[in-house]
Amino acid sequence: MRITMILPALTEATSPLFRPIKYSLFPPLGLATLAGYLRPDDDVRIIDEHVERPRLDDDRPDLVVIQPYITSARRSYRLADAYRARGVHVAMGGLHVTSLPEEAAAHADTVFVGPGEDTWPVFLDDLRRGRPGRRYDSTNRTLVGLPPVRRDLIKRHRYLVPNSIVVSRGCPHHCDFCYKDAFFSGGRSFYTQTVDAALAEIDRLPGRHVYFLDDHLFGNRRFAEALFDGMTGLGRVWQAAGTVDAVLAPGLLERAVDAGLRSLFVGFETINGDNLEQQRKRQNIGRDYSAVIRRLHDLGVMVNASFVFGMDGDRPDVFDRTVSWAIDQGIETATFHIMTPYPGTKLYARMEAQGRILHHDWDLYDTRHTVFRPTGMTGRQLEDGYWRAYREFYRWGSIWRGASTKPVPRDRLRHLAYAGGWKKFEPLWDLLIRGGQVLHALPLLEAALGSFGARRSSERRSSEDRSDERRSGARSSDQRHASERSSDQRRSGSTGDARQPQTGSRSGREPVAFDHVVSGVTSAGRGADG
Ligand code: B12
Ligand code: SF4
Repeated sequence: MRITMILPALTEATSPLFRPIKYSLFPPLGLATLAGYLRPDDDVRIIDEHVERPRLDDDRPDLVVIQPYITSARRSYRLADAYRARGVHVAMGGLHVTSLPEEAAAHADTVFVGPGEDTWPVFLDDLRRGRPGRRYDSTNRTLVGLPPVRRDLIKRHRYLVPNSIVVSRGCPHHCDFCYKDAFFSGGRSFYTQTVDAALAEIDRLPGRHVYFLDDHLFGNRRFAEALFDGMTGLGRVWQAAGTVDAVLAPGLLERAVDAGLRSLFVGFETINGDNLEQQRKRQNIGRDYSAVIRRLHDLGVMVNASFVFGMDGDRPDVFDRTVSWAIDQGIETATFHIMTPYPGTKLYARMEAQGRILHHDWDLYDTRHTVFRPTGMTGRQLEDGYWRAYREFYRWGSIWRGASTKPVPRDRLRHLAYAGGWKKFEPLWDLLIRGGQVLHALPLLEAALGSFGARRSSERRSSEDRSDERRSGARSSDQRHASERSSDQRRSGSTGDARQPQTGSRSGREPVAFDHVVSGVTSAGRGADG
């Protein structure tokens, strides 16, 4: 059978004028996963429109598979219509199709609701027998027996981070704005591979660098600990996403660092505690955000912090306060989002019931446009504030200010190089992307991540060894962090309101007089820079 699999791109990613690096970070892992279920004699290719735009007008495979995100839905439907007009069977699935299966079904012969691991092989059998169904709903959630991801179909040289990987699906939490509950409804919403299978998949990745795209790699502690233990000593350097409560959990982060964790995407989402309640981001409520960052930095882990603007508790001053706090904390990179109610989420249902959804132009549901009526400011203020936040956070002056919070010159330099590298050298990235040479920059990323944290990690180990040797009043690293946390709370003059995330000063300076924050679109645009 001849199969074409397509990840369509939103317009911005294909601009002839300028290509942001974030669209050339990760290969289409979902499609490569599905390709694993095909037979060795199937003739399959994967087209990722974010990095290539071959002519598809004459393409006539037996089956075309299209994976629309909300922002590429329009483009996906146009492609699907064109293939169907040529008599090609069109199969569509993934997040947006799961949110709105009827909308997608108008452009497809078969639609898939939910993850594809159970339904896709059934469909393939049906198709080969000449009896493909119209719709398949996933109910049986497991990653046991998952065939190897077809990484041979990925054009590695076109991506800065070809070694992206997911070893779990979903997340144990239930935030209102998140895609997760809608996508996984009808079955389990958080499950992992076996540790052995995950380690085997990691083993298949060449080079040193690995990027876990799991929503919450730390979500199952037993799994995470076994995974980190299995990775220790392999010489990998890796990045991932985790929640604030996982960072504060005693002992787990240390094991991750020993296994090579060097940068973590953390969904802080908001510095306003009321927002957290409203979005049911319970795992963030009352947490000491400053302690989270300090704990990561102390262990040599860079922070990619995610913030969402436009929640009901936000007022026009939220942008400056958030940015200024993030800089003072020495956060290396930040991604900002305008809150976006994705269809299928509880947030969307609430906004719709309140008559606050402005339109259904999915192209603009890209977390950069206001698509709902905010309560604490105008839509225009929200968009202006969002862009100002990016500008202010990534000004050289701000990067310098953030770097200068680091106690050691080497860490300051690394902060400058890493934060500046993402945002200040965009024209260079653009050149590399156009030349199809972006992979050449990977050694720089590996070097930054590799040396960062290595010293801290070994320093920590040798100081722990020394403490062990002294056997006198040694506190475990967990206790140390716990006591740092409480002394920090004292220093930051925390209000003691258990609902509020604490955002006190990191350096003993006056705490920023924040209202506190919620965390929203955690995984959206998980690029290094958003
Ligand atoms: C990596 C990533 C990116 C990367 C690259 C995407 C890529 N190359 O795949 C980059 C940085 C470019 C990116 C950009 C954006 N992203 Co993004 N991204 C992700 C992330 C973190 C992981 C995706 C992934 O690889 N998952 C792992 C694979 C295995 O799963 P999968 O792709 O979903 O595929 C499985 C199923 O969906 C299903 N399936 C998929 N297609 C099909 C088709 C068929 C026929 C079948 C049977 C099954 C099937 O089976 C697959 C195997 O299980 C997700 C979060 C998440 N957990 O999914 C957000 C996510 C997909 N992104 C999101 C958003 C909003 C964006 C941006 C708009 C952000 C922005 N402000 O710029 C842009 C726009 C992208 C676009 N083209 O339109 C949202 C999507 C919301 C929605 N309803 O569509 C998500 C869910 C984040 C979130 N929490 O809100 N993203
Ligand atoms: S926003 Fe993050 S923590 Fe919340 S449910 Fe989604 S993936 Fe989990």
